[in-house]
This record gives sequence, C-alpha cells and structure tokens, in this order.
Amino acid sequence: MATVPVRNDRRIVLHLDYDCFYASVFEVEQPALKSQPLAVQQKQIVVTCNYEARRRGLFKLQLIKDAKRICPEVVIVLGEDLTKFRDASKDIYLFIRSFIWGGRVERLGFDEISLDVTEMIDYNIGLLNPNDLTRSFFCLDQKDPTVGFTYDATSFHGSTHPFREGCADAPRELSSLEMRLLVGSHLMGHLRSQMEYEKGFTATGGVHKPNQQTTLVPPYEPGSDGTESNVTQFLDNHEIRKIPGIGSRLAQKLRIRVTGESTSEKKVTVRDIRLYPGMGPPLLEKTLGGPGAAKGIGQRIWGIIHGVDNTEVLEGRDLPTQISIEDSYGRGRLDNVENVRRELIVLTKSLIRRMRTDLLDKSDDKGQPRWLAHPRTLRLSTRPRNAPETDGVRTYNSNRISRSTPLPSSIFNLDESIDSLAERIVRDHAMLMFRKLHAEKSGWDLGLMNIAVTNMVESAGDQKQSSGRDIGKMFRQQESTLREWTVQEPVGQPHEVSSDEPVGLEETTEWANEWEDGDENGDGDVPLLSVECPLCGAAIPHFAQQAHEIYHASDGN
Ligand code: TTP
Ligand code: MG
Repeated sequence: MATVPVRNDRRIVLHLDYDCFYASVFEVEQPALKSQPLAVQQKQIVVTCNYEARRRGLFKLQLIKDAKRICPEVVIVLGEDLTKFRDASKDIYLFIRSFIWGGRVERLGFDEISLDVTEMIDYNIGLLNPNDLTRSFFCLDQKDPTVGFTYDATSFHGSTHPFREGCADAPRELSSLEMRLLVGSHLMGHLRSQMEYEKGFTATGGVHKPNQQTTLVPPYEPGSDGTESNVTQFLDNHEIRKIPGIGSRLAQKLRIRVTGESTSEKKVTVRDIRLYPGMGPPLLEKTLGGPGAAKGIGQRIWGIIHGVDNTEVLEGRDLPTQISIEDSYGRGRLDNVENVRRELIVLTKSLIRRMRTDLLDKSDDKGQPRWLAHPRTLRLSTRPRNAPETDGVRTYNSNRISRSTPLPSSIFNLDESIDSLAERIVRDHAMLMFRKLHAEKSGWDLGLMNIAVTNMVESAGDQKQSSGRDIGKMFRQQESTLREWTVQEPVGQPHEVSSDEPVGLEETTEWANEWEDGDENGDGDVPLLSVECPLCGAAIPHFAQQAHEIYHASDGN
C-alpha cells in the first residue's frame, strides 16, 4: 500500500468557521432576531438560517417555499446584497489577525479563517511551569508580559476527539505535540470568546457546530498493533464530498472510479477511497489529473484523506487579487444581443461599485481618495447552454469561456458617474469581447455571465520608491503589450439537469491564497498571467510583482 504523507507536526494551525454567518450579520444588527427562526434568502433559496431555524427543521440551500411550509413563522431577510457580509467578514478577520504573531492568517471565503499560531504556542510552551500547570498564563504580546489570559494547562479547552479527561495526574511531556495542541486549544477558546464579546459573532473551531471547538488528539499514526490512528477513525466514515478540499467535481470523479459506473450518485466514503485496490497518489493522479487540474493533485488528495495538509498558511493581504461579478440566467433570457448588453451594464455597474469599495483608500479625508491597487485586465466569461441532444435531453455545460483585454484606465476616473462609466465600458470593451466569444448573432443561450477585473497591481507606497523608480508604474505601462487571450476551461463531468441550477447573484472578491479547489469556482482555472519585469526581464506573475518591486527598490539593481 502507498505510504502516508508525512505531516509537519511542528506547526499548530487553528481553523475557525463562523456560525450561520449571513444570519448572524442580521442578528448583530437586530439582536431581537436571535430568538426567532431566521432565514436569509437569495433568489428562491435559503442560503443560510440561524440555529433556531435549524432546530425547527430548516437547513442551508433549502427552497424558500419548503422553508415556509415547514416553519410558517420563519422570518425571511433578503441577502442578495453582499456588502454587509463582506464588511463584517473583513472586520472580524482584521480583529482576529490583530492577535496573531507573524500575521499568517488566511481567509478562506467569507467565513472561514486559518491561523498559523506556531510561534505563539512555542513561546508559551516555554512559559509553562511544570510544577503548577493549573495556573498558567498565555502571553499574547512578547513586548508586554502582562497582556494575555490565565488558563488551566492540565486539560484541553473545549472537547477532544476521542474524548479525553484532563491530565493533572498524567502530566504530558511539555514539548509533546499533544501539549502544544492543548495550549493551542486555549488560544482558540480565547479568540472565540473575544470575537463574541467584541464583535457579537460566534464561531466553531474544528467540527462540532455551533459555537464549540474540538481538538482531534494524537496518536495520528496507526499503532504497531494495527490499531487505527485517531485521524483515520475520525475521517473514514465521512462522505468524500464532505472533506474540505474535495469539491463536487473531484468527488464525482472519485465516485465513478470506486463504483465503476460512468455516472454515480452512490455514497462513497474516505474509507472506500483509501482501501480501493491499488489506491495511492499515482491512481489518484490518473483519476483526478488532466487539463486544468492542480499539479500533484494525486499526492495532495492522498494526504488530505489521511488528514495531512501541509499547505502553508500565507499572510493575508488587505487587497484582493481580483474582483468579479456574475449572475445566472434562466433559459431564453440571454439569447439576444440587446439583453446581453443590458445585463452587462448591470454587472459592470456592480463591478465599479465594488472596485470603489474595495480598492479605494478613503482614509485621507483632506485629499482625493487614492486607488490602492490597479487591476490591469478586464475579463468576460460566459457559460453557454448545450444544445439539446437528438433524444431531446439537454446536458448541463459546466464550462465557461473567457476573453480578456487590458482594462481601460477611464474606469479609475472618480469624477464620472458609475452609470455612464459602465455604459461606455460595455459599449467599447465588454461587447467587443462578447462578439469574439460568440461571433454568431444568435443561436446561443447563456446560463451565466461574469465580468471581472484581474491581474491586480498594488500601487507603490511612498516608502517603496526610495530608489526613485516607480516600477509599479512601469509594470502598468506594459498594459499596452498585454495581448488578448482566450481560455477554454477544462471539461468537467457534465450532468443532466431538468432545470437550471439555482445560483444566486455572486460577487466574488478573490484574495491571494484562496483555497483553490480547482473546480467549484471557474476562476480558479484561469492561468496566471505573468508580466516581464521592465528592469531585469524576469517573468513575474502578478501576485509576485510587489515583492519584485521591493527587491529592486532595496538593492538598487
Ligand atoms: P457556511 O459556513 O457553509 O454556512 P454558515 O456559516 O451560514 O452556517 P454554519 O454554521 O453551518 O457554518 O457558509 C458561509 C456563508 O456563505 C453563509 O452564511 C451563506 C453563504 N453561502 C452562500 O452564499 N452559498 C452557499 O451555497 C452556502 C452554503 C453558503
Ligand atoms: Mg460558517
């Protein structure tokens, strides 16, 4: 059998998932809602509901009409406008990040964060007094030993899996992985309580929801007597789709591999995959690899189903790497040019509004607001519907096609109204891209359109221009050399649908380091665009440009 990947046990990474996030945003605004069953509606769907509603039988992604039938007293609020969720998400993220040394705090979507707290744990392990663990002090600030909280280091904060009693009479080796996890569990407890106290939001650490935390304790390796590791015991019965990092398309390919059926809806568990004859990284690579798949996907998924994920938690950025707005359209709604143009204007207005919210620094109230970053590329993507087959069945096309063009600099003009800017950008740019994607005047029927600004370049701050050269600007001047390009996304597993899948209006702001499932979000498949450095000629992907600028600025090369 293939060997299990080696886990980096030096790291302690905490993971937080906020409870019923969109619903909580409304509850924080109006606390009276807390005691009522509350559902958040997008299109005809409950995107989330609070736990009072869940107690009465409601659940995420239920149809509104079913929710009303099951719980007629449900309070329904509209959640189409994502602004308040985005703002709350950013606020909580910055709050949590302010506690963490080294800033390795990564947002995964709106309501999940990973925190690499290794340095804080190592330091605090060093402060433990082995003779009196019950009155330990967790120091949150190396410069000020009085900042922190007291805790009992003889037992875990929250639950453990499997259940573990405190260890007062069975002291652990202080430097052991288990002790480090124990100290980490207290930090997690502190962060969760601070977040609730200061911001009004509860979160779950680990798996048991809501407002709880669980530490999966060692041993993480199988015993010499053949006993399974706690990781395997925990993961084995889970359906593969439930494992973070295995999205719907990967899960479908795995199901087909294991069941031997060309389409399969059968429940397949982690154990089914793990013990499938011949299973290991090469077979996973063969099953899941291919155009558009992440490199080394076999190795990565093999690690994940063994509970090993050594992906680094990267430092969060304050600026997104791209912003995109999309909507889905029922059959027949986007089958002529005039409707397309009208919808593009709607999307482009949202896009400009979002750019002005996320990319403008308005803190300097004396002068003009300043653009913190300039995206350089405008991208249009569409998802055409497949024509019906000869038997009349229409297969679902999950592939998007895209075209990009340099972003017109007029989009940064703050004197022009959003309405007139949007009309001009659609007329002069988006419609041209659209015609290149769909040369035929009709005969297509689009299920989705997405307009995005990508290829973000942060504006050089004053301190970074010490060499007198603004190479950020020089990079930007290369816009003219950026050629248009078309991406055909990799072919997924088409599945038959009887009606259009209900998808809400989606605004996506992508942050560096976003978890790339490679399948849920079409954007993940678009290759990174590199730009030649005007000074040294190296090909620099957009996310590395700022670091490269600093490199040149600092050594004077
Ligand atoms: P989740 O973390 O899946 O859900 P949640 O935070 O509401 O509930 P839980 O307590 O179970 O974690 O998603 C976070 C938010 O994302 C959720 O509040 C609403 C939104 N969302 C969508 O927009 N579309 C979706 O398909 C899902 C599942 C969630
Ligand atoms: Mg959540």
